[in-house]
Amino acid sequence: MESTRQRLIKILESNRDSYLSGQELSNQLNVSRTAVWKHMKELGKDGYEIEAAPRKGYRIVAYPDKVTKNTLQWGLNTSRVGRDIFHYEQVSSTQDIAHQLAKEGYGHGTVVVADEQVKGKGRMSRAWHSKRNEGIWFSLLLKPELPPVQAPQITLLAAVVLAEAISSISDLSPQIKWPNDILINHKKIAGILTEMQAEQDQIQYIVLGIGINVNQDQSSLPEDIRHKATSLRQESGKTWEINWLIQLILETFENTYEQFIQEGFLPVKNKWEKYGYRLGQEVTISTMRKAWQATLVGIEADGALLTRTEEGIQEKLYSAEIHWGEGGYNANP
Ligand code: BTX
Repeated sequence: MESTRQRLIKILESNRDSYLSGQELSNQLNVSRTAVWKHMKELGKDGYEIEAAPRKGYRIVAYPDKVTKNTLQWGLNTSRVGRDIFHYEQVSSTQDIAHQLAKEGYGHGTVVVADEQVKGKGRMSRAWHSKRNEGIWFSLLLKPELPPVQAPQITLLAAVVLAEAISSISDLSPQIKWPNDILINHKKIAGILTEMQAEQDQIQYIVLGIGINVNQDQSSLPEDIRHKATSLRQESGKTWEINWLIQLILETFENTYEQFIQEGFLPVKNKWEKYGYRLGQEVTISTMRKAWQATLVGIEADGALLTRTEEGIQEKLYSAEIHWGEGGYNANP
């Protein structure tokens, strides 16, 4: 059940450009005008700026930029994702907390979000730079009723969600570099880390970690990654409201995930391939023993990258080094 507050936020949000009188709000919410006024005061305390114009009514003029459980949940249009939200100012890694919550029995869709991570994790024990308030650092606890072999599909799905969310709010053209980097203009803007706990034929839970660079300028990214990392701000030239972005991602995630559960992997595969980095192009692939040229064709249901050699032989890759171009994925195609 939505609280009166949540409904109030929704009504104010959907009337951003006009005023709503106390009477109208009290009618719509079915509470007294005094109750409306009290709720407005509470919203003010949480950082919402509400303009109260005589004879016109109320209007939201600014949203809180501070992330809290409340600001994330208000107006969040999901049914399962984000029902439980844990917000921290500073953590070592949101992944570790999400694992702990899974063990304590928290359910599908639980979100752990932090303003800052001091030990943000990438894949294979790499570090993920997660500075205070400059990006989105969160973990999502998922309990899909799927066999472990399908876990890579969740990572691919998450990449699609990020690419779709970014495309829906900007003119930017995000791309997905297999398996799961989100690039804009050849630079990494987001990363995904999937950690799974499973029995032989059933996933117990997945902790899906998502890191997105949002409001960093060039100088606030560490020097060693500046040439290959970027942020929404750097690419779009404006600063972004973190609360709103997290809500958008959670909503996009829920819709995409529900479609995946109902219709299977095909819609995800099609979307992934729409955003796939260097798909249709020739790259160099190498293992310890050899190097060869191949064209990137698409992805497979088991998470593999499908390639085609010059001789027309199709091959599935699970791990190999891909040379994305001179100078790495930073280079122009
Ligand atoms: P990855 O292994 O693909 O990427 C890690 C590599 O990316 C690093 O070695 C570095 O070169 C580069 N890198 C580090 N920080 C950044 C950054 N902020 N922007 C761009 N490039 C960077 C990707 O791993 C998975 C990242 C998941 C992060 C989320 S945040 C919430 C959750 N908690 C947590 O500890 N990890 C996940």
